[in-house]
Amino acid sequence: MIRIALQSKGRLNEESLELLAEVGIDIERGKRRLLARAELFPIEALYLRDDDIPHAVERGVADLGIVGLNEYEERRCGATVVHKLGFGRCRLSLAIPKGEEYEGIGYFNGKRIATSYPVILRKFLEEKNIKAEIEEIAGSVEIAPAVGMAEAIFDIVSSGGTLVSNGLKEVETAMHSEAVLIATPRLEPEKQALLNQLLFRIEAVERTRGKKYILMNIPTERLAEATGILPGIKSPTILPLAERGWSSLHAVVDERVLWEKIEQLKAIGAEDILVLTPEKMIL
Ligand code: PRT
Ligand code: ZN
Repeated sequence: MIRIALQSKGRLNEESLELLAEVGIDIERGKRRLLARAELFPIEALYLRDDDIPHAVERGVADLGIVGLNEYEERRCGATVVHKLGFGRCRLSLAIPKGEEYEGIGYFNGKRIATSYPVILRKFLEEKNIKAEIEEIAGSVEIAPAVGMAEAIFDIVSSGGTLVSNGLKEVETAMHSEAVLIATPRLEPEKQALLNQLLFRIEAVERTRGKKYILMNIPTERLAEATGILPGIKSPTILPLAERGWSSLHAVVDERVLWEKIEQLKAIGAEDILVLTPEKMIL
């Protein structure tokens, strides 16, 4: 049995549970329980505030955890990042009132900066050789300049909408963040095996992101051209059709070039083209 710490509510909760569901791990949702067992996989979820997840994993209260990289970096804990998960993307940036003139990082010398991420901010300022005062506040950082608590803020930005609606502009980005899977430093062999199984499944799901599975009928004499258009994971799958002179061709295609490929394939005689979304891809 392995235990994973998940955010009990908030931005990462839903997508963490979705990712687990995609890898065949359904954990009871909704019910506000601290601990919940999964079906069909020896894992249990421990629901915590995201602030508490890094230390819970460091101390082995949970073996694994899903948390924002920003939270992990801020807590400077001994847990290790084992995998980046690609959701919960955001950045940690410095922002100032929009009317202020900004000519470079030197602007922050002697300024007061409000943030909930003092550790990351301090490191960033030291690297840039800036001497500023850090005002640590737990929340509502974006209102600090308006109420005279600070001249600037250092906070999470995603769309940038919150900054705009508070009359602020983003001027420097210190780090990019996304949800990460973290693990306790010394996992017992039995738990390490479960983690490996979990990673194997996560990678199978990730491989399909941005990919489409395409099937079509094509005159056999045009197959060589078609396979040139569709370089698959290995080579495309080709099956003979009952109708003579025709074949069925299957391949995995990057979604970004899907329409372009379809047009090229139609031009060489492909018919009955079917596009599907793959769910898992195991190599
Ligand atoms: O209750 P608990 O302590 O568990 O949750 P929390 O309130 O501390 O965190 P939560 O749920 O808000 O965020 C969890 C994690 O999601 C963060 O640590 C980030 O890793 C990630 N994340 C991704 C974000 C955002 N995007 C985000 N936009 N976290 C916060 N925001 C906030 C930001 O603070 C700002 O107020 O959204 C606002 C900015 O959004 P835009 O789109 O207007 O720029
Ligand atoms: Zn939090």
